[in-house]
Amino acid sequence: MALLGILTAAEIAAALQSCEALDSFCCKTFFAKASLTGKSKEELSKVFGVIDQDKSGFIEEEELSKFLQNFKDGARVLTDKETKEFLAKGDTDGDGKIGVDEFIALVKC
Ligand SMILES: [Ca+2]
Repeated sequence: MALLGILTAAEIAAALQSCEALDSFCCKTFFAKASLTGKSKEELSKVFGVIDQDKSGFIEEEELSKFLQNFKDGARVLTDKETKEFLAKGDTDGDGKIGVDEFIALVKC
């Protein structure tokens, strides 16, 4: 698990616990619980690279829906509502996907 080099198992567990219930995912809470908010741009770029599974340089809606599974195998997929809200928050230029700069800005907002 690539993210374990950046985050501790306890941070990942706390973040996942914050959104166990369907439609309870809040990216701000999740990033805070995972202690991602305090990470450097370099570390967040690495996290982005893990979430961007097809290495397209962007996190597309499909990858966003599987966001939690990057933190733990078998974690639930985000609901359509959660995915759309997450995308709307992160996609500041409106191209329908999240680039690395948008991702870093979202984590640190
Ligand atoms: Ca991608």
